[in-house]
Amino acid sequence: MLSAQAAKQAARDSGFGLVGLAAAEPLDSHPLRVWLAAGMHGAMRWMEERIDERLDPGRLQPGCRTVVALGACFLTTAHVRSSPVALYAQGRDYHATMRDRLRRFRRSLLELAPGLRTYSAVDTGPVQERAWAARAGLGWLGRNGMLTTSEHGSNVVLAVMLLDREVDTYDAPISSGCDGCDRCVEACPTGALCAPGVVDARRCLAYQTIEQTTEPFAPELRAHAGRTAFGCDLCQRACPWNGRAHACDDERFLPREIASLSLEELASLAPEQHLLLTQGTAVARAHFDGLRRNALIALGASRAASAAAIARALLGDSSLLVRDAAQWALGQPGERP
Ligand code: B12
Ligand code: SF4
Ligand code: SF4
Repeated sequence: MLSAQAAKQAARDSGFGLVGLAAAEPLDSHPLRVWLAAGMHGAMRWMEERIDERLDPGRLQPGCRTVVALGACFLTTAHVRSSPVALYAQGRDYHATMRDRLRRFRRSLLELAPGLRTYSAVDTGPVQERAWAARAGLGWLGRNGMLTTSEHGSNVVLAVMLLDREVDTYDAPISSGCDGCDRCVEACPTGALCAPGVVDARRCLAYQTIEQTTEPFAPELRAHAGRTAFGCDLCQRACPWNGRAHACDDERFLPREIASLSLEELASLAPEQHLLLTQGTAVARAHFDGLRRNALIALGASRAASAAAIARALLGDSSLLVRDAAQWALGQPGERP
């Protein structure tokens, strides 16, 4: 049996400002199964794999007794709110930061409990991170699907660690802070929030700009792309809990130069600039052509006066994705010079 207090202190000392403990009982399978059956995962076929493990930590790590839900606030006062890059992606890639902290946390736990077996995951593992964070009382699941906290709003990234030991005290879920509000649903430009807490990824701009970057941008969503070139924060920006969120100024999340670029600059990047500006950040995931494609679509959607000249210059680009986006941007009505 581990001391909950000691385990939580070890998590905090390792850089996780948010930590909660839940007994490793299976999750309700209904939301995930319904979401998958409706095809809301789009082309993320990997979401169909390892479902039993996703829903039951005991299958993922035989002998698992406890799920430690971990969170870190990524918001700093230096974040660029007008950036075409979503807030969570403006600094160093959070996966790397969270993995470093998970390693440190594991080392501390092993000092407390020699022989302890653990399994860690951040984002890509077969674990429902938001469901565990909610179960362990880190926050509640907002109508926009986000794990939302009273202190930092939804400006937190998550990770989990499974342990093969019980702890002496578990945390309870907290009540929702969404009562009487649906500002996020109203703010979503594509109607992706199809039920409370449920995101149809196929209609989500985050999916289009992060996950679907080797395919043409979905034609029916292009006009709604707003000014986002990587990720989408619109349903979070509308949330009153984010309006009063406390920034942590954690230096590992400080925005990098990529966050200060305009859509025009992103669309016009040269390959070597792209590499320099995106390496070590989550934005690298969109690749060179995907990021330029996203920026062109956003320029067209926002009817920027500068769109025509930039789009014309890219009509002959070597990438089909970029050419297609440039053609589309040129065809949008707007304040053309
Ligand atoms: C696939 C994925 C996406 C997809 C699908 C998003 C989605 N909402 O499902 C896309 C590409 C669209 C996406 C977008 C984003 N993502 Co994402 N994504 C994931 C990933 C890898 C899996 C999520 C998943 O399993 N979805 C399937 C649905 C069914 O599961 P779920 O959302 O976790 O919901 C569970 C509970 O909420 C509950 N539930 C669901 N519906 C309902 C309804 C009711 C009524 C109740 C009671 C419960 C309930 O059951 C579900 C299953 O257990 C997780 C990492 C992980 N391994 O968990 C990151 C993760 C969810 N993403 C994250 C982030 C930061 C984002 C973006 C904000 C990035 C951005 N700025 O563009 C957007 C947000 C879009 C949004 N409004 O959700 C963070 C969220 C942090 C937080 N505070 O919540 C995570 C946890 C990554 C991380 N390690 O930090 N993402
Ligand atoms: S991230 Fe953007 S597109 Fe996706 S649900 Fe939120 S507002 Fe809608
Ligand atoms: S905008 Fe309102 S409904 Fe949506 S997550 Fe925030 S508090 Fe909840």
